[in-house]
Order: sequence, then C-alpha cells, then structure tokens
Amino acid sequence: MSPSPLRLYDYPLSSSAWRVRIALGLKGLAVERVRVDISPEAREQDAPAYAQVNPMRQVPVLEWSDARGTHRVGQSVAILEYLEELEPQPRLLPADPLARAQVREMVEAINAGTQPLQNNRVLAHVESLGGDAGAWARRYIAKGLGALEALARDRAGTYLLGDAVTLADLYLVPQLFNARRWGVELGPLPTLLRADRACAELPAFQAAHPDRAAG
Ligand SMILES: N[C@@H](CCC(=O)N[C@@H](CS)C(=O)NCC(=O)O)C(=O)O
Repeated sequence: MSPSPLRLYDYPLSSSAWRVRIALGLKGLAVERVRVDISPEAREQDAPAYAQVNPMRQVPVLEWSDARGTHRVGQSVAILEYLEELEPQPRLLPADPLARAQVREMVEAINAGTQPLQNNRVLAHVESLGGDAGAWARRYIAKGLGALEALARDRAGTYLLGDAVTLADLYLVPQLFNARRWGVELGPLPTLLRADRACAELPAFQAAHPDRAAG
C-alpha cells in the first residue's frame, strides 16, 4: 500500500497527466490533486517555485512522503511503473515478457514518438518561427497514430493488446483526444478507435477525462 497520501501535480487537459489519472482510478489509489495551470495564459509551470517540483517544468509529477523524506517523480512512464509496483492489481503490464515488451513499444510510440512533437511548448515555438502549428500537430499525430495502428492491428482484442487494459491504452486515449482536437483524419485508425470505445465504457477512464477531471 501507499506509504503516505499520494499527491499528483496535474492539469485536466494535460494528456500526460491524464494517463496517470486513469491508472490511479483503475488501481483504486486515492490521490490529492494539485492543479498546475499550464494554459498559455497562466503558465504556472514557469513559476520559480515549480522548478523545485519538476525541473522539466511539466506535469505530471507524483509526490509522496515516507521515512526517507518527501519524494517527487516526474515523467508518466516512471510514475506508472512506480504505481504498478505499489499496487500490482489490476496489472497494466502483462506477465508474459513478449507482451510486456509489446506494451512498452506501443507506449513509447506515443510517449517518445508522438506527444513530444505536438506538445504546447513545441507548437508555440513552431508558431513563433512563423510556422503553421495546426499542420505541424496534424502531421506528427497522424504519423504516430498510424504507426500505433499498424502495431496494434494483430495484437488488439478488446483493447490494444488482447482483452485486458494495459498501459498502452492509457497512452492511446489522451492522444486520440488530441487528434480530434486538431482535426486529424481518424478513418485509417479503426483498431485504435475500437479500443478507444471500449476504454470509454470503463469508470476509471470516464473519471479521468478532462471534462470530469476539471471539477
Ligand atoms: N514525457 C512527459 C511529458 C510531459 C508533458 O509534455 N507535459 C505537458 C502537458 S501534457 C506539460 O506539462 N507542458 C507544459 C510545458 O511544456 O511547458 C511525461 O510523459 O510525463
């Protein structure tokens, strides 16, 4: 069980924090949420004090205390793997080594190969250079999700890998939300859309949605 109450530095529209909210819900772990408004108008992540929380000046960050002191971990992959060890059920990384590697491959297709190319920080810079941020976002989201569709086609059952939710689904759902936001063509992604619909039926995914998480 958790060494102390968990605290999540969070923002409803953050796709990376959204992944962690889903995992907390699936595992039934209570969390206190600290809102960091990363909208372009507020940019609370740039406040000097936040550099102490996360030198990357991003959300999510998970914080907790134990006998060794107060700990903070950023990066959704690191947080999700910590939660998996803290509360192994339901398992979000399969027991089989091949399946586990396949889940991690799909996670990284989004975590490393897609989201960083379309986050607000990058899009603001594209715009400042006179570029078309929307076209940029659509290009890289379509490429990343296209690759994920190819990876998932022979692996998916109800969800991206077989019939149990894995970490890969936690990366899919927020990234598809961003795809819709930017008007990416979703027709070529039937496997991803099927898994997305199945996830939308689950209470933990519903509660983590930005519309609900804002409350
Ligand atoms: N690789 C990081 C990405 C974190 C990230 O990009 N966070 C975004 C929100 S989704 C953020 O805080 N953006 C604020 C900024 O970049 O200034 C993770 O998985 O946690």
